[in-house]
Formats: sequence, C-alpha cells, structure tokens
Amino acid sequence: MKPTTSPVKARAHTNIALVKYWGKKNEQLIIPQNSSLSLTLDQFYTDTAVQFRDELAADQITFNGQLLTDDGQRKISRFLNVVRDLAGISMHASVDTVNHVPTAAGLASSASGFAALAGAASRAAGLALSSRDLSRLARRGSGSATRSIFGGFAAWNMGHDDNSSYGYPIEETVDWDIAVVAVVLNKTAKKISSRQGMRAAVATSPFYGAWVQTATRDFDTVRQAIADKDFETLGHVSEENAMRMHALNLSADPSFTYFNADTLHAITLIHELRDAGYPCYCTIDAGPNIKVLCREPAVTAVVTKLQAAFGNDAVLVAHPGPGLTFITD
Ligand code: 2P0
Repeated sequence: MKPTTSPVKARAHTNIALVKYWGKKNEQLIIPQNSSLSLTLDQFYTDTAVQFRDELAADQITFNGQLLTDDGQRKISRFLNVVRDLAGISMHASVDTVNHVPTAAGLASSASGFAALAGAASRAAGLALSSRDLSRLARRGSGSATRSIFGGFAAWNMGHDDNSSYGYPIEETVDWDIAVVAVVLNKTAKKISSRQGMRAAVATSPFYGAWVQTATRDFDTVRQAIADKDFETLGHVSEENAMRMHALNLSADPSFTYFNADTLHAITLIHELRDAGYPCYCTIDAGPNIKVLCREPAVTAVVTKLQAAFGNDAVLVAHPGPGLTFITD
C-alpha cells in the first residue's frame, strides 16, 4: 500500500500497570526485564493525526497546538524513522497530537501518546499492521505504550527480541464493576524520568533480582485473579507489586523516590478505608499521584475521603477503556 494522501487519525487510551514494567534488558529495542499487566482507562486518551508529505523538509510535530522543538521533536522523529524503515519511505510527516487528559490531572502518559502515534503513523505510511505488530511498533516509542493498543486488561509479553516482545489482550471488555480513582498530588514535571529511574534501579538496586522473580509470580497471580474475578487478590497483589517497584528506587544508589509527603498520606487513607471494610488498593507510577483500584460500591467512600484530604478537583474517577481506534471525521 502507498502512503495516504490525507491525514490518518487514531485514538489510544492510557493504561495503569497492575504488574509494573520497571527495567529494560535491551535499551534500544525496549525489551523489558519482566512481563507486565495493565488496565486501560476510559478517561485519559490521546488523539493523533499523521500524514507523510513530499513537500516537508522535516517532521512537523504539534502537541496540543504547539510546535515541538528539541528533545520532544527528536523522540518522535526517531520513532517515525522506525515507521519509515518498515514502510520503505523517506517522506517527512506532519503529526498533530492532542492529549485529552483533564488539564489538572498530571497523569499525562507516553503510553496513550505512542500507541496513538503507532496507529496513525503506520496507517498513514501505507502499512496495515495486525494488533500484535502495532503493539511491537508502539513499544519502540515507549514500553508502556505496548499495552495501550488493547482495551481492558492487557499484557506485555517481555520476550527476548523485537519479534517476541509484544502486547496482547487478556480481557478487552471488562464485564465487572472495576473503577480507578486517580488522585492528583502534584502536577509538575518529574525530576527523574521513568527511563532514567528504571535504568538506575536495574544498575544499582541490590534487590533487582528479587523484583524480577516476584513480578513474574505477580503476573501469574493477577492473571488468574482476573480470570476468577477475584478482586481482593487482584488488588492486594497489585498494591504489593507497586510498593516493591518503589522500594527498588529507594534502594538504588543514589537513592531516589517519586513519593512526596501527600503520597504517604494518601496511602494511609486507603489503608484506613480498607480497615473500615472497603475493598480498595493503591498503585503508584513514576510520580507522586495515587490510583486507587476499587469496585463500584466503594467509589463514593474513596472519593469522599480523598476529596476531604486533597480537594475536590484532585480526584478523578475512571473505568476500563477501549483499545486503539481509528477516527474518521
Ligand atoms: C508501567 N511505568 O508498567 C511502568 C510503571 C511507570 C511505572 O512504563 O522508557 O514511559 O519509554 O519505555 O513506558 C513508564 O515508563 O518508559 C512506565 P520507556 P515508560 O506502566
């Protein structure tokens, strides 16, 4: 197929890892140290339109209406080179990306961004990739994007090379009442990127080997809990997995953490709710914000307690969301 003569637009949603990816075996191809498992969310997504055009002298990339320069531009151009190589073309592209993350969310993610870009750019280049191949392509932009090709519960099989490291769906349509309450505790950009943070953990944490072992076990347990609709096991193991990921960072040399004081306060509040009989569990990514896994009947109690502590605007409720879609308008 030939490159398209009009822009191709794709939408992908962000995902929250229940069994985390925190370390690479291969930095260039983004092959992880362990398989990971996530839930794609409905509330936070990215729309990206791409067209390859003869007349462009360079890739032209806008993000939320602003022309990107420097690092942001380079990262996307490097990704577009992978697409150009696959399609056997050399044209530059115009890329127009809009992030639909509530303005105050502080949850912007490269997962939805590179999943949407993989979909739009590959199709605009004339490629018709399978979902698995789209996930492998998204992986080249950012590891977590591998899983955002799929809706609901999805996994990333770590594999050992470009072919064997791909995403796949576990339960695309989630037919039980799971909700995720996100609490925004800090909106400013993090000082240590995920890429730097996980590199430091692999290189210096004395516990890294134990992380790989336990994450591998967690993957199987959470996968079975999803099949059994066993929310307590799913939540408990996800919370433990997140805490172990953050323990890697505390045990790195030099030690670092993404937590702030509010993060610890929020964790305490979730533990209090659990002690009061509400099944809810927290998970935390490479930033101070908390995401609380719960079932629908507990949402009101979780939201009320967190709003009282951190303000109404800091709390957002999300549900399982869809995988990559193409948009025609
Ligand atoms: C995850 N995170 O599994 C983990 C848990 C954050 C904490 O994947 O270097 O942006 O581009 O592959 O995917 C965030 O890291 O890192 C991430 P790169 P990415 O969702």
